[in-house]
Amino acid sequence: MTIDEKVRKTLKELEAKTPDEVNNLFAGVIAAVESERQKLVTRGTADESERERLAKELRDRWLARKSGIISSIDECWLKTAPKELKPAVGRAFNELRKASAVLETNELLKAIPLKRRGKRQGELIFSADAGTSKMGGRDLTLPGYRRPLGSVHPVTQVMREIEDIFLGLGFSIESGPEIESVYYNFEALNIPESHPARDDWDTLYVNSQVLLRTHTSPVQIRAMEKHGAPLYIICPGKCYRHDNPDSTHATMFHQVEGLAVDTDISFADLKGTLDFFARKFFGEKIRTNFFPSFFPFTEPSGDLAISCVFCEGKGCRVCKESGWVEVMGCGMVHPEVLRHGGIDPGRYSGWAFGLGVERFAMMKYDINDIQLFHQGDARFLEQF
Ligand code: FA5
Repeated sequence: MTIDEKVRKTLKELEAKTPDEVNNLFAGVIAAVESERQKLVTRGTADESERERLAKELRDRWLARKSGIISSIDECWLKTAPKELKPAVGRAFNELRKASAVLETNELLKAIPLKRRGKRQGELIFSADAGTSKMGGRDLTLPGYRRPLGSVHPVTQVMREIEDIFLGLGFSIESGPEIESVYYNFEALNIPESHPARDDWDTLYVNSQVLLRTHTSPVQIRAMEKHGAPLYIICPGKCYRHDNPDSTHATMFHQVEGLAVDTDISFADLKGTLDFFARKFFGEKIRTNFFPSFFPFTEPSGDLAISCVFCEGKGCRVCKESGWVEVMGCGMVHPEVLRHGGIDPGRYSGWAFGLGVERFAMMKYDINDIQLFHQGDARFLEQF
């Protein structure tokens, strides 16, 4: 029996005698409402006038005041229902009216999409008027949004460049903890508690024995303990200091540590390696110079300076008219430090250096403020 035939019979003729049987009947009608509506929505229409016509047809079939299916149900099921079934039929009828509100013409117009069948068959063009199609008025043929591509941070780029040069020389890469013990950060590096150098490397303490490392030099000891000699390593990583931030100082910055330990290692090896490294990194025109310096963990100690990249050694504001710019600390590993690493200083010797990655990046890219690296401003970062 079709839905049209059913709604012209009484409940008695349909043998609906209990509230459950009434509810089943109404459930079938609500399912028919949704199925007819869905058929039209899936099909879509070719143009506006066809859409209006089909929407009106479906609306009238169900909701027309005199001949619509809902009126028939009112007449044949509700009005003729036996007294004991009236409350159940009334409730179910109300539910049906609510459910059939989706068949009002304006609701149908919103739901039925326009499908233009032109040269490109199957292409969907939805109304640009937001909310007039099921897709919320979106044009599915438009290209999607592109997410901007990020780039490798300049500090990471410089760090990788330095790593590549040393990997090419046969060095390997080590790492160590950023939260370090006082022993590795100071004592094993020949800086006892009373040493004034501790003031220069003040940092944030977790407790009296644990701190944020002030340099990558503790990895020298850890690597010697772990691998023994001979040893050729570099260690890139973060360091922390209680320095006042300015254009050349940050509280968090990056260093690369270098360490070579072997038999017959001399200061000449250190000079040759760092000179080669500086020319590879800054270009063949660069000249290097070693100045005496002091670090408790190297003896003798030096600072490596390169000819100023900005004035080519002629003298300018950056190099304070000297023509030279200091770029890293270095020296021969102190025998006491070799001993702390478990290496016999009678048999082995070594050299080490520590450079600041941000300062290298500043010189390479002509950047005048170290803070720019850590502010995360895309306008700055996307230049690299
Ligand atoms: C040291 O940290 C030694 N450990 C380096 C070393 C290693 C010497 C091995 C000998 C043998 P220094 O404190 O000078 O040294 O720091 C090394 C580099 O880190 C500096 O040349 C500088 O480029 C960078 N640096 C230091 N403090 C800061 C800071 N607050 N912000 C940015 N860079 C810094």
